[in-house]
Amino acid sequence: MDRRTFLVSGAVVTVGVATGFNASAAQAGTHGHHPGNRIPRQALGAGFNRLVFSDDFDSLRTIDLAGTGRPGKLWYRDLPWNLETVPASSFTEHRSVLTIDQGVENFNWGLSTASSITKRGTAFVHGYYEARIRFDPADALTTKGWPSFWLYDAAYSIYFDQPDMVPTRFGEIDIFEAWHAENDTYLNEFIGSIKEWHKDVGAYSSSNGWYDTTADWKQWHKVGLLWEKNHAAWYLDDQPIIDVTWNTTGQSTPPASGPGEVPDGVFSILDNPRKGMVLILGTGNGFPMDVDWVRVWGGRRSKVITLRP
Ligand SMILES: [Ca+2]
Repeated sequence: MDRRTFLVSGAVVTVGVATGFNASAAQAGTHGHHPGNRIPRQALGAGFNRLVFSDDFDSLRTIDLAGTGRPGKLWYRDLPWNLETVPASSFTEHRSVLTIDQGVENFNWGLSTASSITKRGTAFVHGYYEARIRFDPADALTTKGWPSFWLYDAAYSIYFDQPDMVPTRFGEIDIFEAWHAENDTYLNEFIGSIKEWHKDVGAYSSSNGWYDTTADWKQWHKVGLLWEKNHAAWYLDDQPIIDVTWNTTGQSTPPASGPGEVPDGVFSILDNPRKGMVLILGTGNGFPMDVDWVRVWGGRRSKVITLRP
């Protein structure tokens, strides 16, 4: 251990104590729990030390079940592009655990932090995103979609019906996807990737987004994403598993893949999305996902944007 490592470790411990970290709060349980104020080390290391968005799912009151899009909720269930809205009955809460059991197949989009009806809600730029989730992989055998936790360009989604407001290039960050082929076995992958979409062309994607896990997904696991300027990193139970860097002039590391030649500066769209990105939870029709909590950690170099029409 060199001095720098020691100092970094020391800082983590000091801050953890000051914010009242309780080790027992991080232990797995049979039902939902509150994680206290523990700041993940990887968030703290990037300067994201403030809880800027949080839902323990103690009830369904944070969800716009009525589907009005009125402000004051954390989650909305109306969808852009006239996609079929997920019925309110898809969301249940028991012992502080949200279960999303979608009755429709719609790109794994059940809830997002903004409404496309009223164009209100919350969007984000940079930060550390984490959720505690579980699901039964056996459900993959009879369904098309999959449990997902992701970020998508806010302007592209909420202004879908106002073409002059829709960006021609925009980003997507898949924090976690339990991808599987339709009606086929879930092979235990953690899919964590970034995409840069170009209108009428398609998406350029990071090429190292597949991570084989040994996790038992019927038990609780934490999935996490660090998103900062020129860098994204994915975490499973606080262990780093995937990492991508980019810049404004060259190719990303590792190189991206996509339609035709990958443009220089690929992924730099993620450095400053105009309206930020909305956070999305969802799954396939017939592939329920349990969510104990969702947290977003921010700081001086991140933004939380209150969306208005
Ligand atoms: Ca909970």
